[in-house]
Amino acid sequence: MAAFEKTPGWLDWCAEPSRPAFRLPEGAVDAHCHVFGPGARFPYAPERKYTPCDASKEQLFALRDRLGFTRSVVVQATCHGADNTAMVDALRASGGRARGVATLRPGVSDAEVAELHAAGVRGVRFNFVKRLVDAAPLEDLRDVAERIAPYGWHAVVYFEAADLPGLRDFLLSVPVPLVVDHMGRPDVTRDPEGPAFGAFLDFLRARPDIWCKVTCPERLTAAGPPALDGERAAYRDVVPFARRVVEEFPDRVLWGTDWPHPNLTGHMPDDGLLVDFVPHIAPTAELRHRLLVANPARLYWPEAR
Ligand code: 0GY
Repeated sequence: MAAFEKTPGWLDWCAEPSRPAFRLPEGAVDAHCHVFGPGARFPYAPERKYTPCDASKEQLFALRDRLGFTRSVVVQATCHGADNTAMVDALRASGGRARGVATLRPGVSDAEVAELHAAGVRGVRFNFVKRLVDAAPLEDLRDVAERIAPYGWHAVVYFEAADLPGLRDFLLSVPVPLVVDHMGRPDVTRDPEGPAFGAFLDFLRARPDIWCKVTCPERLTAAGPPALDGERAAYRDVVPFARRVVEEFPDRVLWGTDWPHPNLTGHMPDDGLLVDFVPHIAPTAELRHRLLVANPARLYWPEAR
């Protein structure tokens, strides 16, 4: 019997993704992915809002190689709470090919931050998505930001579009660079040139050190999964939003798979098709190089440049 029963309705990740038609450039980084457990070795957090299926570091590294990525950024998922051991175990096993983003509680000691830094952590995650976490007091997040600032880390922030107006002032006051997950979760049935997405673009313009992950078409699409219609069609309804961000902020965008795709109940993406989304949102080789290679290298492997 499994140590943990996954949440009913949860879809398993795609075990045999197709080979992408788009060939990733040399040095491409999957800048948003996770490891889950395995729960028998790295138990899920008691306060979690969902129980995932296991997704080990070996499986993550196998996907990386199959898709053609060189390196990965492993982001702490809420199902592991602030216990970063599974993520850190993946970083340590990666031979320098993975960096991490941790969850930290206020009052974290300098020694803990230093140890995480030595393991390859370069950021902390502030999650504001209500279905995933209980709200943390903003003072707690500020405390964490102040503790990581001396290490040159950034804060990865995950919020829903509707919550940006209420969070904007706080986020702009955070004393470290910000990286927004999944374009702030726009409603892609609306106009990418309209006021709702305009407010998000304005937020990105407000500081030169706010980055954006143009990720998760599979999560944001309202039209559903792409059909294999001869041109391996991308998630077309998400393309104008992501492309808009890439074209205005080419030096501050990142891309990743979000494997193993937590909390998807509609469809589970074929990760090969997800990679084929990239040329639709970054139409030139120069933009793709920045998105997949140069930008993540600058943020996560600056010493290698
Ligand atoms: C993502 C998205 C989700 C989950 C988490 O940490 C998490 O549990 O981030 C989601 O459910 O939208 O980026 O993995």
